[in-house]
Amino acid sequence: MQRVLSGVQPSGDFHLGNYIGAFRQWVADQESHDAFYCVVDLHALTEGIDPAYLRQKTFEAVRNLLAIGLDPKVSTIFVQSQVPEHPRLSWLLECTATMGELRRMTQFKAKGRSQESSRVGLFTYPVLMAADILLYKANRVPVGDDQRQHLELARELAQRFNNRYGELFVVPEAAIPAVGARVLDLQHPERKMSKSVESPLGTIGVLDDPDEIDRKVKKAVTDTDGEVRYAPDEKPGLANLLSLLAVATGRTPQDVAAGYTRYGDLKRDLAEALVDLLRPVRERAASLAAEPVVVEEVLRAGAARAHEIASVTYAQAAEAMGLLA
Ligand code: AQP
Repeated sequence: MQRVLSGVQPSGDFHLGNYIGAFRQWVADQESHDAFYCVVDLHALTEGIDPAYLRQKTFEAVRNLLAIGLDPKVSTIFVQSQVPEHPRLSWLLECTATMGELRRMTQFKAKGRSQESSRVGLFTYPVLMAADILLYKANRVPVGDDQRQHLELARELAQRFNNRYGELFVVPEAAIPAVGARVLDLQHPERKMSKSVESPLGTIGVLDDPDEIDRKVKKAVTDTDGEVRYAPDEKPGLANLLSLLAVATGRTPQDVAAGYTRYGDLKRDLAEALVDLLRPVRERAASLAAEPVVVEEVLRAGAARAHEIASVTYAQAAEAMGLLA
């Protein structure tokens, strides 16, 4: 069975971008793959985060991964920092990657703005992400479009390591959805929907209630020409809404556009479709809130299984590089 692995930062509440860009694939893949999904709390440290908030959000993230439909009986769900081989392999890979490669990472350029005061962890984040993936010899990594460049680096590091020290790592494939890989902020369609950027009206949470979803969709920024057509460069706000309805109803954005002449009708149908899409998530979250012990059990079992695999790969990598067993 092929292995799938992906992760999410516990840096805030899960949103529609996470769900459409990544989580839908995670849920589908757990049926056909040996699936590993992690809450990447070490990544959440890269920009500075309040310790109590991080602890709370990490716990909530695990519960919400169950709410989105992951089944701990078939998927290994774990917290990154509970498997110590992640930062250990990251160091070995940092001694494989180059400064030039990391300087080219667009996310660091955007978030760190290459400032002297940026944390070193923000700069080396993509190497830790490569370690997350390579430790499990994952074949497939379902992610949104913003992770494309980081995945390329993971592939490059795997190949370089294999060439230098002998065949060890699997070179992973990115699985990026054809539609919905970059869900835009509803108020600022020039940027992606994101947990860490404060935009209450622009971000739809996976647990938002129907009224909130309706209000946010109706207030979504579009444009003034009033013509319904799918033109992402020219009309990014409208294209975002068309893509979302396309994903929610299993069509193409162009097909969706052909069915409308007025923005208001499109927004009404989109709000309804998103309420339907997220209803099972809200319902599962409500029943999970009543039994917190489930999360503890999932974490214990997940860390044990992840560690079983990660410890073997780490030992192989360390030995290949000349470290004593
Ligand atoms: N807007 C998005 N559209 C499609 N996919 C998205 N993803 C994130 N945003 C979108 C995908 O969701 C997975 C987990 O994301 P993350 O935790 O790395 O990022 P986030 O939710 O966007 O959180 P932050 O805190 O705001 O971090 P940044 O700004 O660094 O992304 C990933 O597969 C991601 O591609």
